[in-house]
Amino acid sequence: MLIKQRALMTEADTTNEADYLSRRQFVTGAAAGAALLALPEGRAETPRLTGYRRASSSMAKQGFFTEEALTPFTDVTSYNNFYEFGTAKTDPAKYSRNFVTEPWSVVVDGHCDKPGRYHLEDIVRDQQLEERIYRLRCVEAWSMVIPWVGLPLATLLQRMAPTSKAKYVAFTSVYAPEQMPGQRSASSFVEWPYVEGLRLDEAMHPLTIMAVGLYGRRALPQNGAPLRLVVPWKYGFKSAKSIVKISFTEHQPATTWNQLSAKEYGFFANVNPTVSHPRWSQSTERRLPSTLFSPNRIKTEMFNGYGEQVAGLYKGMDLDAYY
Ligand SMILES: Nc1nc2c(c(=O)[nH]1)N[C@H]1C(S)=C(S)[C@@H](COP(=O)(O)O)O[C@H]1N2
Ligand SMILES: [Mo]
Repeated sequence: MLIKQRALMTEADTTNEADYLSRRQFVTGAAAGAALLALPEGRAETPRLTGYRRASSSMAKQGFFTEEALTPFTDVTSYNNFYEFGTAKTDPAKYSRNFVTEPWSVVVDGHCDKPGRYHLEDIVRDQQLEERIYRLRCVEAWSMVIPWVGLPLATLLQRMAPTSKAKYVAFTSVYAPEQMPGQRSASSFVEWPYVEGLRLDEAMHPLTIMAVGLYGRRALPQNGAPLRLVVPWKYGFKSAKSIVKISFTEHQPATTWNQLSAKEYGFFANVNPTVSHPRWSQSTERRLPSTLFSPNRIKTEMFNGYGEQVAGLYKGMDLDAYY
């Protein structure tokens, strides 16, 4: 039902409407708009973001926009991977309701001229916010289309002034066992905190963003509020949530899933339909929403469909070896 709505929108619709809801209502009628934005049960709305630059079809070439049907807000906020809150898909929404995202700050260290503690309000300057409509492809072979709001990571990193020694950027997610049942669990196989990393050129690529919201509102905790990485051409686990530390390093940093099982999860983790996970094929994916009767299985694209933008980063690299 929601398929192809986007195609009906014109440039004027997307720029004149004040926010998602009214935009969707304008285009598709109140019922469809409400369904798309329905909140998970018992969940309060988060503050609306205003004044950010909207994604539009003119940005498709850069990869900032896709025509594909958006995954409804309820799915984006109730089917999550955020092991700090538990390993079931519904755990993050259930157990993160009281997660405190304010005040928040990020420690910046390593090879840069401006290390220190950056407060969220200082990191996120509203006038820098942009909407990006990206595919998110999980290594587990499901995917979504999510309208993020965030700022280019490059904008943020440039302020920190990396030195010529900085070759990688390491990200650390929050460690808050008193608020995160998954971090307290004795059966957890993850070594906390969750850590991820990118090569500096990947981190600086225009597609890489630090997201603060989605669907025109501040993100809910289950999606990694208040600050969460989004790297759309890589498997979802690279997009670390609730980030509290950014480090510029000379050497490739350790990353959580790679440490857990290097054969299954590489450091690069570029979406690649030709390199199977040892236990399943990566050639197709289940695009959410998907049901038993309507599985919505589609072909997986190289670099998650962002090859035109990012293939150059990997020129001359053997992507079978550096998966
Ligand atoms: N800190 C942290 N970040 C994380 C994860 C996690 O468990 N902990 N899961 C990752 C995985 S496997 C995926 S697919 C995405 C899911 O993001 P979403 O729930 O916002 O769709 O978050 C990634 N970031
Ligand atoms: Mo994932």
